[in-house]
Amino acid sequence: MTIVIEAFEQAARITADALAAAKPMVRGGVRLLEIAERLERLICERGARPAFPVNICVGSIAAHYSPLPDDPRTLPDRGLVKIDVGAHVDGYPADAAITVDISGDYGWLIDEAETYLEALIANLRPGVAIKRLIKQTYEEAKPLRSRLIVNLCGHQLQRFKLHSGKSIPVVPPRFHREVIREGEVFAVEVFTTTTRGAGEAVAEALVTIYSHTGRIPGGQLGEISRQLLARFNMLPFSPRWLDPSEVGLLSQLHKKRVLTAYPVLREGRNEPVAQAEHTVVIERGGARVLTRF
Ligand SMILES: [Co+2]
Repeated sequence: MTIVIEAFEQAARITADALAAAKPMVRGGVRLLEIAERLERLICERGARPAFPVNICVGSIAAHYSPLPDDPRTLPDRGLVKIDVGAHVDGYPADAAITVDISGDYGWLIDEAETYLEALIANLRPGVAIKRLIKQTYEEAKPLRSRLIVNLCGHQLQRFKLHSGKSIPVVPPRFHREVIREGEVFAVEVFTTTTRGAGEAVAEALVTIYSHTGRIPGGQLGEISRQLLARFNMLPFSPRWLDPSEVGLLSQLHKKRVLTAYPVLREGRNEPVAQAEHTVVIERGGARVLTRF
């Protein structure tokens, strides 16, 4: 148990350090690819591995955009940039994000996401039903000037599993039976948009991130499926981390249900999005934030 928590703590420390390093890199004109590669290199130099490709989501893109191989995109001179980073140590992942307001127009969206995240974390404790946790937080800290994105949820973190186990929604769910337990580790995250926004993230056609489902098909794809599973286990990966010959097989592997594809998620009415996220461990007295920096 101690060793498990130490691995989570180490992964979280490296994740927080990567976010601290990311902040000064966010300026208009900088290539997204350069930021992603530098942060992923930092994680490896610290003796960890990326738990997923660095996500850099600009403006109304909420989640799941990671630069593609040779991606020419650069940061704009205005608006919000979400940097979502994760490291893993021996399979134990951390996951945290910051939002940078390049032009100073949307600081209030970031403030309200952070305030709601802190309220959620303050209410997290062993034995609390998730439904009750969210209801209480919503009553106490519902954002006034912004709208929560309702279909992006926090998630439990387990060895080689980024999105399995219990989920932590941000608005009171109609059905949710699960209870928070001591020793569990969560990525708690909150996304806000303006009151003009839909408050919902919708999938685009573009996919920049994949993960393995564990399926090994017969025939020629079997060997590549096995190799990808050996390299990344079930954690998300980027086409940037593959050989060009492997990249050409991604859509085929997805069709054969070897891979899960994570489409880029955009705010439903194209309004700007802010994100706040931390990795926490549930202890007897409450949640301890592991990714504070
Ligand atoms: Co994240």
